[in-house]
Amino acid sequence: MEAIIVGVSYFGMTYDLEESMRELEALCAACDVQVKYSLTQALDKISAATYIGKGKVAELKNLVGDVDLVIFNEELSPMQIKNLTDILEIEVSDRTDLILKIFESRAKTNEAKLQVKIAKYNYLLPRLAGMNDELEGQQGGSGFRGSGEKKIELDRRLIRNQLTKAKHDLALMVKQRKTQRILRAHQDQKVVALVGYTNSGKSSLMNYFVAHSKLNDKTVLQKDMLFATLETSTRKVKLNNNKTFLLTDTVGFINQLPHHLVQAFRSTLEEVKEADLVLQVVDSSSPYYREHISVTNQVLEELGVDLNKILYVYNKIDLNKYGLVEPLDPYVFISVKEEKNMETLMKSIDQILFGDDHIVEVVLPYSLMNIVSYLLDNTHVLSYEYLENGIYLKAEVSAKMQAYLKKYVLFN
Ligand SMILES: Nc1nc2c(ncn2[C@@H]2O[C@H](COP(=O)(O)OP(=O)(O)OP(=O)(O)O)[C@@H](O)[C@H]2O)c(=O)[nH]1
Ligand SMILES: [Mg+2]
Repeated sequence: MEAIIVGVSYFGMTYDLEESMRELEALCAACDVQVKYSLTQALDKISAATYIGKGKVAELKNLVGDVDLVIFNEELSPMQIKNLTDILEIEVSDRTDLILKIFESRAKTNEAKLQVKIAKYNYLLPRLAGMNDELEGQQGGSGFRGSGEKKIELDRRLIRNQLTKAKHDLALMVKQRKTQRILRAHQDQKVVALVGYTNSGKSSLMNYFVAHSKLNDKTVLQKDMLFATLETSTRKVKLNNNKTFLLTDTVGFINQLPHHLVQAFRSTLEEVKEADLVLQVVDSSSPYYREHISVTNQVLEELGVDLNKILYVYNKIDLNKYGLVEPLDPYVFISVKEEKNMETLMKSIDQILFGDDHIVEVVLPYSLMNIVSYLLDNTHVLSYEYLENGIYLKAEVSAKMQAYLKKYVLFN
């Protein structure tokens, strides 16, 4: 498929049009759409009727004979889509539509599929009037015959019903996930979340930790494409001192991430809210790293994440562009690819998560063998010994664990 992409710079916009158009082209590529022409226009104000100005519409009309569709760089209103489709007589799409399509094709788990479905229906509902022909095909054979108006109503009703069902199913899944999280909290495990702009290296970092931990956990997909990761996945990570934490990889963010998608992925991203530490991975080689951070932080704030929990991880220093980066505190510079500064990163994580740990000496009865093995597997054990009345252990543990073990603490 071939397309014309169209972008506008206007007074008060918060991103760089040129970079944004490059990004739109990458989004097109991810949807197997080839960009034939790229049109831009500077306006004081977006046109409420047609997004671009009258003259530009005419210019566009002259070009559409050569392509299959026109894609706009920002989410169009239902009215703009309708007007532009009427004038151009060609399929009109926008950035949101592309992102939704990519998410749709990448979603694998039931939860991700439901989330994308909800976002898509919320996007489609107000835009049905302009797209009715597309849906008509799916209606065939239902035996329903009526005026165009009624057909739209029927489509709307169908979609609304499906939306309600999808929301209900998702709520059930979220409930299950919550129960799992509550169980985890009882186990005294710290949780670290990876967030950041798409393609910054989150999954690569996750895989580094997985490999380094030697716990035989599966790696996740890392790839040079936009939105390689859609499902959050969690792996256990072990530091050199034997302490462990759970690491969660998440979906990447992008400029103008559709609001409906953020809403739909809220439940998945809840984990970030509850994390003890948030690692924001930043591509330090991008001249737009500042914008990437601000987009990411905006979404995080919208989700209710405390920005004080962030450790900024400026990645890709092997590309040698980091000299000009002004890092936000606290931060580390790394290269996952060349495994540079990974020790520093590990130490920072260790300090933040476990800096308040205390050394305790306990004798645990043999009936608490499960606690003993938890401590051996997940904490820094300085020494241990099997005694007649139980197991002697000297270990560095969290305040929470210390309180739990109070009864068994040895006093000299
Ligand atoms: N040069 C260089 N490339 C890196 C580095 N870390 C990751 N990459 C590459 O960057 C690309 C994206 O990596 P991912 O780990 O998939 O990025 P992500 O943040 O998980 O991306 P999404 O899941 O799409 O949000 C891959 O091609 C990686 O090989 C690095 O330190 N240096
Ligand atoms: Mg990823």
